[in-house]
Amino acid sequence: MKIIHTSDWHLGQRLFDHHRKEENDLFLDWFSEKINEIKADILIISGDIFDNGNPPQYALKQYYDFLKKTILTSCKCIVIIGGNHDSVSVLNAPGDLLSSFQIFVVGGAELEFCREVLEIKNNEKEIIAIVAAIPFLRDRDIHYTISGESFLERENRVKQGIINHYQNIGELCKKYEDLQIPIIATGHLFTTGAIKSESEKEIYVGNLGQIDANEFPKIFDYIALGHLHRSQKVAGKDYIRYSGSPLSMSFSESGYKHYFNLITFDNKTITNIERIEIPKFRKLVLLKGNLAEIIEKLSSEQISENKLHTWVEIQLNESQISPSEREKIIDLSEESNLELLSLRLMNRKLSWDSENEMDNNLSLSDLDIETVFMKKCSLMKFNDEVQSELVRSFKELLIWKNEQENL
Ligand SMILES: [Mn+2]
Repeated sequence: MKIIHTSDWHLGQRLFDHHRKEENDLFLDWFSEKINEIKADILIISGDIFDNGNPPQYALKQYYDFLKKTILTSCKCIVIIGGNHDSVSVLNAPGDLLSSFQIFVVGGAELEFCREVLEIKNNEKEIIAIVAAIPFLRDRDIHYTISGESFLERENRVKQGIINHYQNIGELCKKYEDLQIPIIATGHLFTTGAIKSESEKEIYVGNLGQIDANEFPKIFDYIALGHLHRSQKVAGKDYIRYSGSPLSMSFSESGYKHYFNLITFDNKTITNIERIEIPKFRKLVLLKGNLAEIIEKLSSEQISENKLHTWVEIQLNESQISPSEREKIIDLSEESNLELLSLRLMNRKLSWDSENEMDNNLSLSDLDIETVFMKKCSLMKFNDEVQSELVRSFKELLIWKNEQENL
């Protein structure tokens, strides 16, 4: 049996106000064909299908078009869980309809744990695999604030709540142990021992929401994780993996290769795990250096053979540049067929004087909501603990707001 594991598509994402529709279209077409070619049996998507709780219409269409195309291949079952970026209600709304095509969606934690344990059946209605589909667990799913609780107490309770949830699901899977079929879990969370990148927005601050790889129940033959964008094994264990995202979500991730995982089972035993590289449909380039170095790098940047223009972010180690120097950078980018998305002066003294911001071409629309909030916090010079609490509450409010908008 062949199982494919992917995650963190972030459909609808924008990078410096540029949408990624073309890249996502190219990826989804390529991926669906690949699934057909491999003759995969089950596809698992481990959360963060969409970049936010209110995805644009084109992103919804991409998602449904992909599901339709893929379920007509050899892959007769698709399992999807919600990530922290997804709205539970957006994912769950078509859930009943999709389940009649063997596409199972668990957008948010279920009150009845058994609803997160999916029996995958063949045409003869025999169970061929179990997928424990555990979505991103929100605070309200696992923890109720107790007044007077310290930050540390709260952290431990959240962590224990996540562990308990996984263990309860593990218990429910025990009855299938004798069937000699793969018992797989999929989840969307941060596990200790894994490496993060800059663009992974943390819903939990500090160590909140992290669990150790050893705390997953031992019953699972493979654990398909989402949340981190870099493809990796967890704590050296071959059977616990992040597939990573199919494309770089920020310029800081542009150095990684992207993959999906193909896991081959013989009954309950994994016979092979292969990482299959995903082509980069658009090249992202991050250039760092002083003015002279940047000019040199821009002149030598190869014209991309990709279908789509290369996007560039420049981090300039200068405190200021003249309009003519700025002009030169823009001209050089154009000559090399590069699309300059962002030019940042790294040595500039941070000031929230709006005139300065205008000077440096940085406008509010270049920043996301959380960055603006963080910058505001740092101006207020709170101590770490107060700041963590504020950021946490702010993020909870953002999720709540997204969900309200999607009700
Ligand atoms: Mn995530």
